[in-house]
Amino acid sequence: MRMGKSDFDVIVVGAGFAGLYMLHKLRQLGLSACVLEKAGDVGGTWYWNRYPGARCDIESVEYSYSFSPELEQEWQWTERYASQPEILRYLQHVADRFDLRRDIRFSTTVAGARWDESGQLWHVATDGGEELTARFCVFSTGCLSSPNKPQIEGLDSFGGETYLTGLWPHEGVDFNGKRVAVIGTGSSGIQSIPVIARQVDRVTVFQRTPSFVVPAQNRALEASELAEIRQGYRQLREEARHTVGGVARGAAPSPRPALETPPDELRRELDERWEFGGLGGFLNSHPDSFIDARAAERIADYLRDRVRGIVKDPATAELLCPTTYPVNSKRLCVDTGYFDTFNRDNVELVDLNANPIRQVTPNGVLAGDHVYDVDIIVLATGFDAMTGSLGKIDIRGRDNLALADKWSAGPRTYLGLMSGGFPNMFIITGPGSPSVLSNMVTSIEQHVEWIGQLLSDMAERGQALIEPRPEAEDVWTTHVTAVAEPTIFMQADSWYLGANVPGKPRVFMPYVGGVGTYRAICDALAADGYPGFVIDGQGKTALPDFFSFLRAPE
Ligand code: NA7
Repeated sequence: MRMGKSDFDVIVVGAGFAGLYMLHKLRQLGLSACVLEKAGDVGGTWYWNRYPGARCDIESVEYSYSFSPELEQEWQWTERYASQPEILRYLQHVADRFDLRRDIRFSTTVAGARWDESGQLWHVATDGGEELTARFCVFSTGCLSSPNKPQIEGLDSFGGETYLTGLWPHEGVDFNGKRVAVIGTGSSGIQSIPVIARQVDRVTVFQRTPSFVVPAQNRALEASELAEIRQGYRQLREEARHTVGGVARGAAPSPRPALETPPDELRRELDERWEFGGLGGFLNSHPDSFIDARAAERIADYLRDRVRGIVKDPATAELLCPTTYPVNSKRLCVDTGYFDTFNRDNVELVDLNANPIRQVTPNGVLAGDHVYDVDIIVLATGFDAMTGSLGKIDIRGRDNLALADKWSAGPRTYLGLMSGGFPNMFIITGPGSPSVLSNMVTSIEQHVEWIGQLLSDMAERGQALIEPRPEAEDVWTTHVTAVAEPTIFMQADSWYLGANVPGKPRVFMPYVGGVGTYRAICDALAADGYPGFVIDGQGKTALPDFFSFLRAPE
């Protein structure tokens, strides 16, 4: 096979959790690598999402790298759930500790990537007009990195300040004495509204769909607790790798399905989970609530009662209670004082179902028949999730095939890692992998390590070219949909399904089979010589029955 000479073995796009570890791994393999990063520093989503109250909804001791026991032992998390500034400091520390910055080009946006068949190379073009080449290209561009700016008439004519939570200014925003509109009540709205409300003259929350919310029960991490975790860290990490969600510290699932638990007992159990807090308290609680809407409804009833118990004005409380989709069919939100915020005199809730936003005027927001005069509009309106960042890059594979065209009816991948027609191109936590349904760091590490193993196996065998077979991609894409189909995930207009972005195909993108199952599948394929992939024109075609992994006890 004729190989052109390239600038690097591998070009990595993005320097968040995924890109940083990928670079470290490539260096360990003795490969030359260059990371291209649009931002001025490392951090990925944690670089951009600096809105007030931004915080991770996975416990800090688990939302962190496990690849370096030394790093694990030396980094001092201060809170159960780390705030955005602390996570960013952590990633900056990682970049320094492993001397990663010298191979990262910051403030460099990748405009396009083109497969050169004759040279067997990727040509990666930056918006500065530079072109770099590499044998392999890894997109670590993030799942929630392309903010969704809503198409609201007049938004650009607004005379005050407008901010997207996902693109928050580094210098911060002075809310002092201001009248503020917050549009959007997903996780970002729910985290930021309580903090904003404490600083402003008045905040008006524009809600289209209320979210199911559980309390973070965030707190400082005691030194003794951290020391204990560190002692058992290796085991904790190993456990996490084989769970459904990639976390090991959550409350254990209930012994009985929600539907078979007497109401009083269910309430007592959920009270305990409420006290435990966070996703760890609730996500695993009753597995039947993920497949049976009646079971989900019992948990939903509990969460709605909690809202009614906190919010003093009954009409406002009812508006804050979700009723149009099952609990867990969208990502559960984790809060600190969200519902309490609606008991403040300076906070008002506007129900957009009764009073749709008609337009933004130079002075504020016209919803229904009322103009809400404001100085600042905060758009907490989410992301073009999972495919948005890739979609912004003109990626061309064999025969000039555009990834955007190939995916026009929804993403098609083998394992969420590669897409046919795009040789030697990897996506970290791509659509078709557990990604956003899991602890992202666990899933990122698994992908980086799997890709690292593959590259090392290929190098050992003198192999140069890999891509998935179309049949394998079809089988996997069908499997991803088939596993999601019977779950309640299909019963909401969520960003998992692309439903939040006008015109986006409605396809369930993440793999619901769970982190442990998915890892077992990836490991089995690697051990069997990578069936489903064509490596230098060869490879096994017979695929395992992916459903059998789901049935296997963990
Ligand atoms: P989400 O969860 O997608 O929430 C976005 C919110 O913005 C949601 O309430 C939307 O209402 C609302 N939205 C979006 N567009 C509009 C318009 N045009 N008008 C009114 N309201 C609108 O994004 P987040 O950033 O909060 O969280 C994303 C993930 O980040 C989260 O799941 C965690 O994993 C971390 P809708 O529901 O569409 O009616």
